Amino acid sequence: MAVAAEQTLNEVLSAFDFGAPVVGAIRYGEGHINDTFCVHTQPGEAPCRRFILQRMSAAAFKRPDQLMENIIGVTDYLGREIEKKGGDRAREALEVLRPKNGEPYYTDSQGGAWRLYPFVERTICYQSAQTPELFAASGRAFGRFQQLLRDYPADTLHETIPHFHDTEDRLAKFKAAVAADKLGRAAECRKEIEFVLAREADCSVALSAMREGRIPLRVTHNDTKLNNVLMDEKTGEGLCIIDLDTVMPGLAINDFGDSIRFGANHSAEDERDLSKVALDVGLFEAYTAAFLEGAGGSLTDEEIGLLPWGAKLMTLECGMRFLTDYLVGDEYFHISREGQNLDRARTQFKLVGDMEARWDELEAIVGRYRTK
Ligand code: ADP
Ligand code: GN1
Ligand code: MG
Repeated sequence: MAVAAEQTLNEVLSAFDFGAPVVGAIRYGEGHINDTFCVHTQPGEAPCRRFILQRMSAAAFKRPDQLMENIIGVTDYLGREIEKKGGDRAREALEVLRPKNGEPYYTDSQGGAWRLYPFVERTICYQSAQTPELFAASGRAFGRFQQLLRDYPADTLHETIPHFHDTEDRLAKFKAAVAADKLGRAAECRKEIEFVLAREADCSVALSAMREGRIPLRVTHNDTKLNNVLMDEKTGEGLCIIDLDTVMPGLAINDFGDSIRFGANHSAEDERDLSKVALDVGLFEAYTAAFLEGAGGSLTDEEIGLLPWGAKLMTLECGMRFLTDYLVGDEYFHISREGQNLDRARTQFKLVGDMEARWDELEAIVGRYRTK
């Protein structure tokens, strides 16, 4: 278990140059993986500036050096592409700020790896899609992100988390956790375990399509939650895609699907009252149109046809991951209360059930965007 990030925070703050004295660093955001702080500087001749300082999760990322090589490569590339298109790279792309020692990130005395970004101001990070317009704006941004990285040299990217969206591998790890049941928690989640096991064959649908060459590997984000895009306060459009830890070769249908999983409903990911958790097909439709628009027509007919599968598989996979983590003792996803990962798994399975019940509607929606 890693030491609390606060333990080395002062050491880390003195390793970076913030351009003015630091007046505070507070925990920030609702990410499940990294330890994120917002750093404020003292206003003086220059106004107060804010930064995002993050300790990268040691449980998730075994090679912070490779992770940061990916992020620096991708943010530099995005910045150049955005500039070429007349955009504002300082707001539309993240920028890695190096520590005083010139390295891409700082390693503290306990082995923790920390990185720094400017805070992208005048943006809002939403935890739920309050309107179809907002959700559509996030979809355009994620579609565009993929489009911007279309020619990025994929073979230079490290696999920061091996088998990240390998649903078959996630299933195998889930089964191993159930078999080991090291904390004796399996008995209380029998129903959820059966739910997953009844969908074993589903876990191969996207991977088989890829193996058979029916859908291509592309450079994808792989973690397209609504709270991984900063929305412009003024225009309401998606401005800057963040959380680039998992940018790797992947499937476009998974980027689509992970957004649907998180955003196409009106409840929190850890909602305990499952009667509040339901797929909103209107949001699904709004996102579909916007994602395809943002991707600039680059998805193939086969990919479009498999979009509902992307949604179902990302939701099933995420539910399996939460449940696995619950069974092994909450080692990966941060929790703020006991049982939170089990609650998260339950919302995901409720959504999978809804998707199955409304499958024909989902297929009819994507059918309207197919080319033949
Ligand atoms: P995690 O992997 O833990 O989700 P993120 O990189 O997504 O970490 O950061 C967590 C949260 O911090 C985001 O959801 C967002 O609210 C905020 N955040 C991250 N980077 C920035 C930034 N450059 N500017 C403003 N807010 C940011
Ligand atoms: C994590 O990092 P964050 O909180 O944006 C996770 C995703 C899950 C998501 C579930 C690197 O996303 O894969 O879908 O939690 N990220 C990583 O909310 O594992
Ligand atoms: Mg995040």
